[in-house]
Amino acid sequence: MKVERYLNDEIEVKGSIHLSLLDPEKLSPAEVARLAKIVEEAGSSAIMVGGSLNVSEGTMDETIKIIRENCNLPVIIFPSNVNTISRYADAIWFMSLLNSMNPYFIIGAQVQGAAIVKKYGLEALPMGYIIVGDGGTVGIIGQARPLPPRKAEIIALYALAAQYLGMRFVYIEGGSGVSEPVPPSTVKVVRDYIDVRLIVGGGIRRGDQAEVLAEAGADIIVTGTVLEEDDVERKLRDIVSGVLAGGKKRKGL
Ligand code: 1GP
Repeated sequence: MKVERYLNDEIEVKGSIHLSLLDPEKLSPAEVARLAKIVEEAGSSAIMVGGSLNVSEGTMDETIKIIRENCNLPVIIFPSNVNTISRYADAIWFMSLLNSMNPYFIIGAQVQGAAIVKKYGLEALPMGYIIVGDGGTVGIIGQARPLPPRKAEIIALYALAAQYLGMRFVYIEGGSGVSEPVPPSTVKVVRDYIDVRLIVGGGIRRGDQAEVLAEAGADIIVTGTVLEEDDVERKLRDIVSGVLAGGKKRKGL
């Protein structure tokens, strides 16, 4: 429960927190090393590692080892399949893609992955994963039936079902690199339905977007694509300060 407790403590103190997502497929080892330092300095609370395409256990291992050498943040696996589970991480989002049309992504991969997680001694963080809108690559790979972003009540009921199933985190995923994040009005409706931790990601590129989403109810904001662009230090600082400002406003800190 170490990483979960750490995340909860961070959320209690800061209101909302930021997690950086590194995709091993899109970054060279040198870029991973540089980014690990940058995200720690910018104020991210943890690093997620994963990607939908062309990621193997070997590339996950290599990426996570480099992160560990360059920063002290917890590393959480964001798995796309059973072949992306690394023994070098601190924890894994043990997630179910709730609106997939293929049972493999709801429970099949989890059954296969459970023994590996146990063998590697990884902390499992139970999470309901819901793909909204365009959904990007993960929507295609995960065979999701994407939920329309403004069908807030339906999205909220998926989230509530996740909570009732015992998941302690719910992730509303807009899809990596999409043009628009999930609408803040939808995040607000989901927030009002659930008590567990709410994660929002996909298409967030600026501090003002992160701020309204955190204010609307996101406990955790995830960004990945901005880390693959120029001027990453400034963009990341802007996003992290937006997350903190939004969380403080919502919680009156
Ligand atoms: C993808 O939600 C994450 O799973 C991050 O999305 O790459 O658009 O920041 P971006």
